[in-house]
Amino acid sequence: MASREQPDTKRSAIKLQAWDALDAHFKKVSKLHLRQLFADDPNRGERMAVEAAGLYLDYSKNRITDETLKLLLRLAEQSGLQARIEAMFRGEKINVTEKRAVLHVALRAPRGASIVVDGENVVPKVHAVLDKMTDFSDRVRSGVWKGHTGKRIRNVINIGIGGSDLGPVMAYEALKAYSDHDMTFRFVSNIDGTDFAEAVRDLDQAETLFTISSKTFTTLETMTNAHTARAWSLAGLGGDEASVAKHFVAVSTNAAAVSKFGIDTANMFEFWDWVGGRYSMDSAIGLSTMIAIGPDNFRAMLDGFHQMDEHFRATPFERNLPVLMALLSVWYNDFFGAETVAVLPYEQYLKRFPAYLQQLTMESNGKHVTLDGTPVVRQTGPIYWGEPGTNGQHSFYQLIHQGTRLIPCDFIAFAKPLNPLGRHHDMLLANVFAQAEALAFGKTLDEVKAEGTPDWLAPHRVFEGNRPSNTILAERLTPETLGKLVALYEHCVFTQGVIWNIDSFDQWGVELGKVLAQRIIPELESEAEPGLTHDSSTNDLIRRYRKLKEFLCKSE
Ligand code: G6Q
Repeated sequence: MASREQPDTKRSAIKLQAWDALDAHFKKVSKLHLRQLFADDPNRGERMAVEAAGLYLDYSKNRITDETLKLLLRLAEQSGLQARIEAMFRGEKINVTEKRAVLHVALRAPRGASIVVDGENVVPKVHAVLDKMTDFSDRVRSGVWKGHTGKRIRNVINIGIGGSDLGPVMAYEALKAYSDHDMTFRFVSNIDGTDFAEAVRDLDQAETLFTISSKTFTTLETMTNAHTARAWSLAGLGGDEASVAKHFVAVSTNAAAVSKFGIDTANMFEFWDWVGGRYSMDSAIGLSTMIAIGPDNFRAMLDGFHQMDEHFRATPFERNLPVLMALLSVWYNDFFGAETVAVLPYEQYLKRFPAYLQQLTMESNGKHVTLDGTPVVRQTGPIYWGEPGTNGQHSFYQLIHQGTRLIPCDFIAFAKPLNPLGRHHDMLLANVFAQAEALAFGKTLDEVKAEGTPDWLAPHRVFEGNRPSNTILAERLTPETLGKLVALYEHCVFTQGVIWNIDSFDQWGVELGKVLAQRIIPELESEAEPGLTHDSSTNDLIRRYRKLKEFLCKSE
């Protein structure tokens, strides 16, 4: 019997019949070629596509048959996906290891909606913070909010790391076209001093505002950078402590720590423990985004998120974009043994989107035990990676086309460019369509020979094809579209996690990283030679660093 402390995770014990059916099915279809599948069904391209909330997903270039889809959908049903979706939206504590609700969907719920956590409707709180952010952003953007010396704020630097950095950076880059170009936005995350030094090199303290973003307000990197920022700011403002109130605001769940740092809690923007770091770009963590693009655009982004939430919650699985994408990734991950997924946006503004997705996907689903703590029997989260097109075509695409590994790709493209320049956009789109086509259909030996290629060279020029991809096509990259795209992947990750029966919302590996270095810091900084009790490799590296540091210090 489970102890009182233990969450109810019954399903993990049940072996789902759909897995067996898929194993058997895989043996039958794994060798089928996309050339054949398309030849057999001339309408496949139109049939295997879904449009929802303004996003068009063409999944026809996947190595699936109708039967595959049927079985994958059965897997979703047997996994209890619908009930788990409802549990998330109802605010149940589905993050079982941290006993927390998982309610990023509440961050974009419309005013007037009700989502109850521990007996309290959280939606009014969400909107109160949004209103406070709106007021503050308006004041900074209009110049009403002035720095300590009376100058207006021209530079905003967000200090945060992980979930308190990657979302804001990605969103700023993605929505740069909508941002106030008279202002400078920078993001400092790394504890490597270079990150801070380069970010402020050309800035005037009197015009610079720091948003210190940290859910816990205890993270080593962020606190170290925040203290350095405070010292830098004070140095340029005559050392007057009163200036901190004009140049520092905080985004956190920890009011006590914010106050201890010296930031007036009146200048703190709150969020809650039911918002996971990697799911927080649409919370107050998005303050820098709101200052950059303005409150109306920020709210349009939230609306995009919400539209995808509604789609995910209410649409039958066979037409449900996040569910379909998740099932396809499970198909490659657990049956074909594919280890990675490439995300390839053909939109320069989405250059940080793959990096953002790396955290969202890999921190969420990089898990080795199921909800009840027993080892998983299938591979879990694949490695997500990518670069914007067309750059990748001139580097790593070679391996996708002709290497020995199977790498499913997500292509993302938009019909309308944000910077129309001559024929650029048609060429960009021609490339994305051509790549997906070439990956799927390849080039046979006969075709290569028919081009007059000599026999010895022909094998090198053969493209096997049968490389699967999704293509996501939308009208234009807008704040609303970005919201939809991010929510699409959030719910895709959720669905994968339900299928693998893992906790997608904890991150014990990250927590470990937060404590590991603490033990070594004093060993690097102590005057006296420390007694080292690590392994011989770590001990030696520490000794060597100390010696080098001393030597370099003396020789300066
Ligand atoms: C995200 C993770 C992690 C976290 C950072 C920063 O889901 O928990 O990336 O966001 O470690 O944490 P703080 O916001 O508490 O500084």
